[in-house]
Amino acid sequence: MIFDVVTIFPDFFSSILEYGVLQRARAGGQAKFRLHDLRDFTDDRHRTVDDRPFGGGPGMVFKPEPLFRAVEALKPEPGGADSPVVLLSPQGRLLTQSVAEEFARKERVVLLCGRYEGVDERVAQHLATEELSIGDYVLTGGELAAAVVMEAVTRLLPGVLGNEESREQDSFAGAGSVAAGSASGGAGGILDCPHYTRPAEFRGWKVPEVLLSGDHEEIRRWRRRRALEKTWRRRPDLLASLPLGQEDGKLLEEIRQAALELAGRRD
Ligand code: 9D3
Repeated sequence: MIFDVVTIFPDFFSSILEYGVLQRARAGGQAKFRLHDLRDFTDDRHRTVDDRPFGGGPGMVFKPEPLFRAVEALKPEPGGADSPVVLLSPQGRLLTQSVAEEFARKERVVLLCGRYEGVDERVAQHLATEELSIGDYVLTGGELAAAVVMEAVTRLLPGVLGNEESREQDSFAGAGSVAAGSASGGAGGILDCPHYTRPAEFRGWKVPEVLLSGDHEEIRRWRRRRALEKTWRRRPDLLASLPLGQEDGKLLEEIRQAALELAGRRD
């Protein structure tokens, strides 16, 4: 898979690409990351990429010509017809696990990073195939958002993660699976259960007894229950869109009962 990233800060990506899943995919040949300096597609002495907004107001707006030229320069590529041209923008649809899965099936994704107050609307309308936001908070540009997209997509490419890690992606990975589904908030996932490692007691805080018991069925049930409980408290929206099995129903009933009793005791 090829990522073509158009940015005024190509160097911003160099350290990110040297670590973790992005480095691994690069070394393994599953992904190629090509950085394109937007200023290389300007035609004036000052390599100008932005200009004042028509109609007045503060800030500067990315001019359309360099972005159009940059994308048109990379057009004849494998999967060209099917390549999404993604404008990272606060006005975009939200990045979710299913969006990442959708991109992971493409041969190439073009990522356009904006800066300043915004990008000339003709880029969104006539160059990008879609706008994408990574969440409802204000960034100063699309670069970090593009890095997030690349990370989320790359780890889904076949062969990038080892078996152990990628199994987690299967929606129902069998009895061992606790927080079935991929990233929470993604395609039907729930939040993860708590994890512990040695020491069994740290500064007086003990690891839950059941995890030391060796009773694998009890441990599985406890993990599922804690995952459901955390999801119920923090992300009830996720539970609502989850197909709950019989055991989950029972565990949730236990969780509700325990919460009620606790509330009763506090009164
Ligand atoms: C301060 C300017 N804002 C006026 C209300 C609008 C605005 C323009 C440009 C806000 C942020 C940005 C830069 N952000 C991005 O390019 C961006 C982004 C984001 O800010 N949040 C979440 N996802 C993304 S993807 C690209």
